[in-house]
Amino acid sequence: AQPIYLADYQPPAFLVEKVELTFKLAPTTTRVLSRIRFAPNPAAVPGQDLHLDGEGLRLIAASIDGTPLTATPDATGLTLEAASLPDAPFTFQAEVEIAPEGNTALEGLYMSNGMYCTQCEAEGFRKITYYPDRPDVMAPFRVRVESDLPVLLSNGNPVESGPGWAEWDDPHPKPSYLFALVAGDLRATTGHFTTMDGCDVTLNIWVRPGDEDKTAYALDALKRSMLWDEQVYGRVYDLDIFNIVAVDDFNMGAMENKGLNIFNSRCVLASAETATDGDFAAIERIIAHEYFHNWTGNRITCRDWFQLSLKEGLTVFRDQQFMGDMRSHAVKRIDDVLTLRARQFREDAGPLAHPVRPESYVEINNFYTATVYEKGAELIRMLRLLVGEDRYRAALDLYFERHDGQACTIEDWIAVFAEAAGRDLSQFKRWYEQAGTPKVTLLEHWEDGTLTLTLRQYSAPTPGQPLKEPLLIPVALGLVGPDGAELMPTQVLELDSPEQVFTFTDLPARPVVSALRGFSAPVVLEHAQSSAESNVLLGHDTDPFARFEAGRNLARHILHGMILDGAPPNPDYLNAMRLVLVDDRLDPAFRALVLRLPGEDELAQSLHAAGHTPNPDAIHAARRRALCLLAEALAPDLTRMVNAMATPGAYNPDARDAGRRALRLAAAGLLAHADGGTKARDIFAQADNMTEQFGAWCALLAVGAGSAESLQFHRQWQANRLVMDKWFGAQVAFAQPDLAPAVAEELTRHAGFDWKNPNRFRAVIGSLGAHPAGFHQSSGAGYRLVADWLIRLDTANPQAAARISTVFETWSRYDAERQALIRAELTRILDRPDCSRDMGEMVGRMLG
Ligand code: BAL
Ligand code: ZN
Repeated sequence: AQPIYLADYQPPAFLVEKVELTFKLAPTTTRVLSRIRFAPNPAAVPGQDLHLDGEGLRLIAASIDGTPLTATPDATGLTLEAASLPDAPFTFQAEVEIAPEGNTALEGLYMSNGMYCTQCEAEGFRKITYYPDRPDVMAPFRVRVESDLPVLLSNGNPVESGPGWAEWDDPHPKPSYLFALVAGDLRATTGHFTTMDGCDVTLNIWVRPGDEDKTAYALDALKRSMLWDEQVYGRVYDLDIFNIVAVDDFNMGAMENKGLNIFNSRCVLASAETATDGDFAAIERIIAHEYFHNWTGNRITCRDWFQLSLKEGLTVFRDQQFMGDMRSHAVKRIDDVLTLRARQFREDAGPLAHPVRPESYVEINNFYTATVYEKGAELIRMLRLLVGEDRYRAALDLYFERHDGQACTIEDWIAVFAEAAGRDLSQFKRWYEQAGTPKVTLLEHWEDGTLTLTLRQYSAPTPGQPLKEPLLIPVALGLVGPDGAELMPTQVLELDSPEQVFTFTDLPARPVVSALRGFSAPVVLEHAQSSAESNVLLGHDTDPFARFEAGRNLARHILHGMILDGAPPNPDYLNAMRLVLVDDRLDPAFRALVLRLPGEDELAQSLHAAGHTPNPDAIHAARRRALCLLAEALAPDLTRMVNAMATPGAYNPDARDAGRRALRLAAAGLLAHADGGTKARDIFAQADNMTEQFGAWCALLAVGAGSAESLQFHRQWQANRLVMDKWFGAQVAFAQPDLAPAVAEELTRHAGFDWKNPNRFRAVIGSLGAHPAGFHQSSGAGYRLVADWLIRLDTANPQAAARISTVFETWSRYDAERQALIRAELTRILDRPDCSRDMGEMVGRMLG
């Protein structure tokens, strides 16, 4: 397959004024009738053919202004030759047949548990009917759905309905990727929201019968999202109705279709008994994210798919702000940085590194990545820091005012900031263009009350980008006295050259430098600090992220020492952890985060960055030993904390109670390394909520216990698909490394292993790929099993298979034997005649 290049962008030859669709639904013979009003695009070169994308469609009939069409489609669609087209607006009509029941790719119109649903982003609409399936063609849609199923939904407002049919009208011009249709036997939980303009909006969460008791939290999160977007961004909802539908088989988390969001059921259904605190938080975030897309994505969309971060980076940033406001800014920021490092830094350090705005792709589905989403959000956070809060809001107001109803570019986005802030941001724009995580080095020199800081930046080559230009990097920095008192509040230093010097004079004593406060830029900071300095920051820094980071640096340093030369942990570290654990002035959620040691993949990443070849077995063993030593040293305090952090009374998913449970489970999990899981077993036995039941079971599995609990968990939850995903996943995630591939393989033979369901596939195969010591077992059994299953999934669902193939993206970090084993598996995946375009691109990039 040929790559598509950003540089080749051409405006569409024709625009669409109106789309009318009729669906006659049937599992294997759905008929789609389309009536599309086209008009020549005045901005395009005249005299071009009109290409209508279409894949896997059986064309029954087509016409232009009533005259039957003679053109025959090819594998990519239908090309209407310029000479055969009128100079003026015209109406194209077509009737096609599709088979949603056999659509296992879950793209276009497909069926899930007897219901019809759609997924059109990025290029699924072309599997529904012939259309210019590109985001810069925006049109109002009117849709008629015909089916015997009781609930028939599409985008926009309901207009009319009768037995066996319903019509929907969406007045807001939208690209085809935002089209949606749902038909099924569904039940709604209904609420209302009154907008700040006084309009009543009906809100529905549609689920399969039996799931109605798991919708309350999503509905509440939706109302809070709507209010927040009005209060913080002045954005008001624009239809009479907002529908959300839960679907079991779904490739993504959720989809922001105009007025008809479709959600993976795991991202919407929650009750105290079946969902963890983490699930509740994810639901709150994803409900908000999809709702916020209504303005940042739907009303203002992307000109082409290279601009994907324009909507995704911004909407992630908005959901991060929302979650900070709803819960805790400090904890949210730490969580976000941990996710960024675990997913995006990992991507940026390997063969799949790409800029936030890529310059070419073969299959756009492969670019829904941590770089486009999470790094994209970091870029917006940096812009906000650089221009200030007021100008950020002014830039956003200008963006909404200027571009409402348009399909835009990163250039449009940078321009509103440059205008609102009155500064040239051309250097900042490089962040969108250069891949890789910059390294910032900070050197200190102290003399006669003057602190001189030398900051250097370096960006290593990434695939296709051998040379990098310096970036504009905001480095938020404060100075802390040796006693912990703040000597200089946060200043934002702007590092825009390879090397810069900053001087701070008249200081009473040599301060401890607190750099990159709030994680002000997505960089790796190299700043040599003694453990005494880290302890000052961990104990006293006014910036919660910097406090967390100081603890993290200590932990990483100790773990590196244990892995590389078996050095025992410094007793100061154990003591510092104790002080954090028992400090009741600190948010329990924060304490839980500090207590969590860096994960095995994070350690492999940091060792590799420091020039070592990570050994997954040594990392696992050292981390386990560190957990045991920490558990033994802190045992009495951990026991006290397990008891003190109980949350009596009815389960409440709010941040306060969730934070207490997080600390309770972190303490019990750590303690299990000293008490064999006695406390965790008590928590499991007494749990009245999934957070504690699942958390305690995982704590047991992690120390090689918990088999009775596994049986009980299975017995209790075998009828609940989402909880069973946890049952499948945890057994692999916490398997002893040498057993992990065998455990995963055995689970693939379980009657409940429905491999075509992306959630279940991920639970087993994804969990093995995410278990470093298990996946990278030296026999190669983990690699083989994952490759076997990716090959199988690739034939049914290339998009999901290609995404999960990223478990291999770190292969070049490891030793020659492991590299050879992985190369052989990747080659086996690639060298198949039926390897999908999705998988072919991913594996091809990984092999380089
Ligand atoms: N647009 C794809 C799903 C999401 O990012 O919301
Ligand atoms: Zn999104």
